[in-house]
Amino acid sequence: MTKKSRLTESSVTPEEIFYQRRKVLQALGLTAAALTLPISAQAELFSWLKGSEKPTAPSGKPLDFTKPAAYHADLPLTPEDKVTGYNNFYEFGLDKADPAANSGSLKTEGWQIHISGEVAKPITLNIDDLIKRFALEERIYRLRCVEAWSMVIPWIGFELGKLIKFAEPTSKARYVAFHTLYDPEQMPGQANRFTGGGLEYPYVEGLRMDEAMNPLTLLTVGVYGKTLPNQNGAPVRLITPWKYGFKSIKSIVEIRLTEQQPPTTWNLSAPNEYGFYANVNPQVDHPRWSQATERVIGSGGILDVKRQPTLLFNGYADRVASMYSGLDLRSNF
Ligand SMILES: Nc1nc2c(c(=O)[nH]1)N[C@H]1C(S)=C(S)[C@@H](COP(=O)(O)O)O[C@H]1N2
Ligand SMILES: [Mo]
Repeated sequence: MTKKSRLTESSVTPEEIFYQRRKVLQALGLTAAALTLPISAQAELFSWLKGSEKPTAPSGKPLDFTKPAAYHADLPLTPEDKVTGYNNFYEFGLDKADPAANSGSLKTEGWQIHISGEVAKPITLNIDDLIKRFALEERIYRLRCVEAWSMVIPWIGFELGKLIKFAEPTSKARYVAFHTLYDPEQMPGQANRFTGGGLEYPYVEGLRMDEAMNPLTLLTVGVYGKTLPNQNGAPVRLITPWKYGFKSIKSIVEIRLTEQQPPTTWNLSAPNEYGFYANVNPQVDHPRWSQATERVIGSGGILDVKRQPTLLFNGYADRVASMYSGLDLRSNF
């Protein structure tokens, strides 16, 4: 999902191929071939091969939460090692394995999140206060990446709307803007335009106020029963399950209520390809690939990854479609 050069539909790699291609390189004896390479290239190759084992699921801190039946649809969960090992988090590299391999440099202790802008009560909360103040729920949601793959993930968090109400929005608040941490020392992808996929940092996202207040919108602090691993956006990230995954911004430090529609990272990068709304829609194709179907991550081996039809609003039409009545979903993609 980078700019023109890197991504075409064919470069959207099925996860099994992604794990296998490293094994294949090892089987081909690339470790021996590597010895003929210049030292700098050897180092690069070795650090790349080091990621050849499947990342093990990191052990987060167990969380207390309820499991409301309304959000426990009977969907087959994506295995935990895929959820925590096949990620998009460009601040830590462009390969799906990079975030798990490289995000150990992110320091989340003492993390603070600010709620500011068009609110009567701007607040700064540290992550422990946030977890104590808002009762946590586990919610099983589909995740649909714009790259046409999908997962089903048991997130833990609370409704963003509860935090927004707590800050008392003014009558001018029409949008909510989000920022990821900006710190190139902790996030190497921010340090240069090549490793960071050519994106502008910090990563920014935004929602309309009604979208932010929708009960589905989850401010998320955990997954699979524990605090978020860094690669999944520790310590706090957004989940908007009816929108393409890039809206679900990770490692948030700032939530700002605004009068004007805020800029969003992928829209700035390629406005003809990634819109502000980014609602999942099987009938509105990406300019470079179809969105009619999706690959189900973790559903099979290298040759039989299941493809299934994409659902309008990712299957959440009953809870979100009314927000878009009268809006042309094709021009407002
Ligand atoms: N800050 C930041 N947030 C981000 C991204 C990113 O690169 N940087 N990638 C997005 C994309 S494209 C997707 S599909 C989801 C992936 O979330 P996951 O790795 O937890 O499955 O995170 C989103 N949030
Ligand atoms: Mo994505």
